[in-house]
Amino acid sequence: MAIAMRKESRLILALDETDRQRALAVADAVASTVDAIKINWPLVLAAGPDMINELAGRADVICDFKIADIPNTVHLIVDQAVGRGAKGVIVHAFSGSDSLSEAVRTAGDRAAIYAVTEMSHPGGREFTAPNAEALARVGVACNVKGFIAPATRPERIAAIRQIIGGREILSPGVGVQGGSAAAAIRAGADYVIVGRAIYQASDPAAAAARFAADIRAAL
Ligand code: OMP
Repeated sequence: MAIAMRKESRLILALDETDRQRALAVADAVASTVDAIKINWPLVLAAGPDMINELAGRADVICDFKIADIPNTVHLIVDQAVGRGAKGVIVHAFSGSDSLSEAVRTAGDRAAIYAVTEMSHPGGREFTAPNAEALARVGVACNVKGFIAPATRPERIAAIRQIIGGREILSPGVGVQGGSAAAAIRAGADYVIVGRAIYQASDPAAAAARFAADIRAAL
């Protein structure tokens, strides 16, 4: 696949900060440490979609829009995100293979598509966990670049790894949700995603450096 995200610190910042200036300040503080910045609805709704373009000038940007829709709408959203410079887009796998394939087709060699398997929060056990293996299989069949799997349950990262082979795993749930970066990496994650424990820290750069050191030690 053409799109390759930097793989140095293996740390991805989830920039769910809703204050525009503060978000840019955090991005500037950690851009040299993290491999990518993930942006989700809170910041896009608060600061506008131009934020994607602005952040894309600082780091690789993953648009975490968790798209769950019919193929035409998936196409329109992925195309907008990629057109603004996103190098990755997160899509729900449960919408089915036609929607997921459309995301992959639309991104082409411009961006990577990541499919959600089991979600990291407690409610993720209710519907996503029992279906996570099937969601991983449909992602493989649709040729996604990688998957989202929970750092809060590292054993589930290992289970997903069995199904997806060498494709990437990005693992959220580290820090405030209780997961450990080192445990996620040891279970087979390629990257960990950290939000509040970095962007709400009094010194985000120092917090990011600590997570990067934890990850290095686990490799
Ligand atoms: P913190 O809990 O603040 O570290 O943020 C975690 C980030 O990862 C948020 O942007 C979530 O939306 C996202 N996330 C999860 O926490 N759990 C999931 O299962 C999936 C995601 C995601 O797709 O990134």
